[in-house]
Amino acid sequence: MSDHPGSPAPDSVSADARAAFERDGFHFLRTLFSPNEAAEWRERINAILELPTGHAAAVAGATHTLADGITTNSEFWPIIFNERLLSTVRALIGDEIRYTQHSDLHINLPGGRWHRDNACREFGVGADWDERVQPYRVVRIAIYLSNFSDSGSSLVVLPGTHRRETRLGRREYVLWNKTRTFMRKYGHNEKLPHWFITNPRRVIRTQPGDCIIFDQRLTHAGGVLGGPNPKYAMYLSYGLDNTHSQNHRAFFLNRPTYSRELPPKLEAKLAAHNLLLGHKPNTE
Ligand SMILES: O=C(O)CCC(=O)C(=O)O
Repeated sequence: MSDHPGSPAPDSVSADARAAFERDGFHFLRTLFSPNEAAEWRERINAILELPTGHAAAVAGATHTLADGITTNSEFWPIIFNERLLSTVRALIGDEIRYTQHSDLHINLPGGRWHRDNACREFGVGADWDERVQPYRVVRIAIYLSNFSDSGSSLVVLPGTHRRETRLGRREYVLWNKTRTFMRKYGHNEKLPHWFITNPRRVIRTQPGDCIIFDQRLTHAGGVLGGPNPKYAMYLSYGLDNTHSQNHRAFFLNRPTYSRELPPKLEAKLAAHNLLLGHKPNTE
């Protein structure tokens, strides 16, 4: 695979798409990788997790995760430097983006609770919500490698919740999550769909190679699994070179599962591509 897989001419993001990202908090980038490339990424995930090869190597239903799997395994680094991904993220949040790590590899993560991925998860509370000095521009990249039709692969988002949340919306969020905890306890997690009454909801059904770019503050949940094949997904993050991005990276580095030190070769490559957070490029 080349250094920039799945990278034909960089996409331009229309003014309408940019406005929709500002308003809704997410952007759907179809086919970042071709179906063949998606199959290759699935194989790499199988290999790293020491699973047999083949699309359904991971039995549907069996969950495997590797926190920071993209950062710590060099065969996944081409994703970080993918030109089409970088140009789309730059078009959405600004030119001076940096790699904010927060990467994961997942197989069959079960349908999840509503949550945000940022450091200050309660709406309006904490530094992430204070944009008086610097704009919050940290995005999560979710790349799906499976088809909704045979695995249930999907992400459910509540558009606009990176900018607003009503009291009623908060109550509804808590109620659904309590219900999910209860259903999980009795082994019925996948029977509970992701409904939401007090905010519009969007179910993004994926095909292999699709990518969703979303504000880390957007309320979302992994869709319920379903079908004979497993759901494979890869995640990473970028942000503008500012304190919000630094806070975000620091928040995840405090978790024991994320690598505190970047692999030196990745650090050098990020610096060379002006993607290293907090690094001042040598302009002489
Ligand atoms: O399973 C998914 O697609 C979503 C996972 C997720 O919400 C997360 O990693 O924050």
